[in-house]
Amino acid sequence: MAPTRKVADVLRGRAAFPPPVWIMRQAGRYLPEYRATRARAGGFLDLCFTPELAVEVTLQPIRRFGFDAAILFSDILVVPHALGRDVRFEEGRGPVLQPIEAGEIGGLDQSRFHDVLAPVYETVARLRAELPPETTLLGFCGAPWTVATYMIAGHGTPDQAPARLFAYRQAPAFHALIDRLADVSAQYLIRQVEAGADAVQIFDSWAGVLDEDLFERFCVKPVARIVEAVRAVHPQVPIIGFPRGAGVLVEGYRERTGVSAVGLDWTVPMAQARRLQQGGAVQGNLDPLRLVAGGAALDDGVDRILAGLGGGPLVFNLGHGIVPETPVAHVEQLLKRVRGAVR
Ligand code: 1CP
Repeated sequence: MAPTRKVADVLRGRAAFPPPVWIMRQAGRYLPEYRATRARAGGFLDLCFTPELAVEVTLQPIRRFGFDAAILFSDILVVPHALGRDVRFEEGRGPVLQPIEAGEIGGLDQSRFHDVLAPVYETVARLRAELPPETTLLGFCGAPWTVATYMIAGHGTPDQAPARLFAYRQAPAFHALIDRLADVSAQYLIRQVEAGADAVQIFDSWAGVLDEDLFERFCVKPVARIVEAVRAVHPQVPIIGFPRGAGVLVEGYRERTGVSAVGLDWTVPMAQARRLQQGGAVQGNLDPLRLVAGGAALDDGVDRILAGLGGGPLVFNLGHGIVPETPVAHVEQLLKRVRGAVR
């Protein structure tokens, strides 16, 4: 009999209480064992592309906390790297890319895409073999809009002004970039599923800076295109969409993109979250700073989510990634609170 993987089950719409739990960026700098492996790896991309090390850091939070899902250790920016763009991760500065110009988009080189990403697929396969059978393995990619923001600006920005201006001023080239990213991202997710991922998440971390028109064209449509392409090959695989910061535009996101589950950031009000849950699973949405603060701020935040969303299909998570200064003891407190919950 196939093992029960709670996160995957909930993502398909089956409610469980207490809900299964994992944390975005659960492998990361708040863990001393991550910092040690990271130091050993040298560069950040070396960590992503050395299966032995990527497997190790993916498993670290599973060993320590027993989360219900493991998320592949990699980064959304391996996709531009695999398209031949120069991508570096600088200590204390984050990702730095060579900003793409309109004239370069047609020439993006896809010929080595899967060869460059082969170590990622190997990491997924090794993970599925090593993980406890009940732990869901999540693959992921960045949504085209979010990946494009880094390709255009060359680094993170607070409002993605360079990418928004590019979209307005050079619309045909921008469209071509988004379409290309949607196609290769779908191929990338399909390979992850074939290597053993039980479900996948599409991170649209910068969905929140677009007006309604651009949100529809550059967040909703390309994610729908990815979902359609993945489902054509793997009709049953759960897909989580995470349009961070979309505000009221998240209404109807599941129906318009075809994702199985919607990831919610912490600003989504409970009434809206409950409405979204009528259509299927939701994931989220504790403020990561409640986890930094601990104490009553953490307990109250957890209780509120469990009371509001615990009656339906919920994957408990933060509303965005865990921050490096989070005390490990607070993660333990969160898990105890979620897992000890009674209704
Ligand atoms: O040196 C380090 O250790 C760098 C920190 C770091 C880590 C731990 C980066 C650089 N990436 C990662 C791993 C990572 N990135 C994962 C691993 C799996 C996990 O445990 O969750 C995932 C899923 C991502 C996804 C990612 N990368 C996103 C989407 C999710 C989100 O947080 O919004 C984004 C926007 C990135 C880009 C990126 N990579 C790294 C940084 C610091 C950033 C953000 C840069 C910025 O906007 O300024």
